[in-house]
Amino acid sequence: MYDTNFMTSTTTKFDFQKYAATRRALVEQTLTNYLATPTNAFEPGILWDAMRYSVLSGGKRLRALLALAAFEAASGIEVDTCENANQLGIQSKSFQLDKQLEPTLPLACAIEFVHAMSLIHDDLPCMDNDDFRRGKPTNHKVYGEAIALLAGDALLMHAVQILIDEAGKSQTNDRLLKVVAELSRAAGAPGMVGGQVIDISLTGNASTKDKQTAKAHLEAMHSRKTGALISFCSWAGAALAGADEKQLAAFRRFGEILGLAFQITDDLLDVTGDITTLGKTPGKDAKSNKLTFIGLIGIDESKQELARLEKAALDELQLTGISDHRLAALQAILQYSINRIS
Ligand code: GRG
Repeated sequence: MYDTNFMTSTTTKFDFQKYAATRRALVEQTLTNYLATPTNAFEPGILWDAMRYSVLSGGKRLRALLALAAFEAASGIEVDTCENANQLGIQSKSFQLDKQLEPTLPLACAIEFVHAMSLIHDDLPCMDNDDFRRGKPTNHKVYGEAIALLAGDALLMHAVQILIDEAGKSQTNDRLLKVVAELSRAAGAPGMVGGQVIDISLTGNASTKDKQTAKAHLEAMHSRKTGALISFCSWAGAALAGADEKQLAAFRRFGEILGLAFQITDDLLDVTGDITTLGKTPGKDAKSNKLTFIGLIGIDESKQELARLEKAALDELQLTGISDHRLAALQAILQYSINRIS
């Protein structure tokens, strides 16, 4: 399930549905282009099939949207949707969207590759052992464990290659190096991999800690497993736009808070959602005795925590010093992350 239109705090006119639809279309097309099977002799086509299967299987594209929105906000691109532009008679504005976003589309796609890779590995029998993802059988259910593992590995390296080859066409080497280093940090031991290890060590231990210790563990796990990549999106989009250090710190913090809010919503959906809208099996957290916000503080307190995080994230956006109307897409992404139903 995709979008609802949100009234952001700065503008009641911003049409998130249209904003997201135009950017998603660009991202889908670019992802497809980047995943064409090379025409080398003996190219293992099954590997590319498996890579495409997971990347091009839907998904909200939240991380790509966030990177694009941060780039747009920090570089001062107007965030009018196509319809707004047409109404204003400024057709060229929407027409040029692909040109305007060209410097950051490779980043948005690289992030989706890393995200898809993490989902493939997360679903493997040695991890969460899931049968469904995005409403379809998981990668290993279709291609087998060996190909699924290798498709994930290939996607991770493809992300780095695309970032260097494609983003490198419009970015300085210094900026690009910093972005690649930060992506490695977000994906590796300090980020997603470390978070996954904490997750494994906490699974089955839901009731063995006092509440305060358990909450600290939970936040440490989520800030790495989910938050690190989400925070990278926000930071890196702004970095490619040339944001200054003070702005970058605020963009990073915005992403960290958004990541935590996104995860609390995920925990809520695992309790309140159903397989049709979620596209994956709900109720797995409780079944595997996983430590979650809902298990720890309950539904009502989790919702209060979400409201507190939303305000904190909006405050971080203000610290960027960027004018309000340019922040509308980021505000809408924050609200979408919290109010989504899948
Ligand atoms: C990145 C090197 C590297 C290894 C990965 C398996 C692993 C190590 C980490 C697990 C990361 C993980 C699966 C975190 C969960 C994040 C999460 C809540 C995913 C769901 O994201 P959505 O809802 O999914 O944005 P869609 O399908 O919409 O894209």
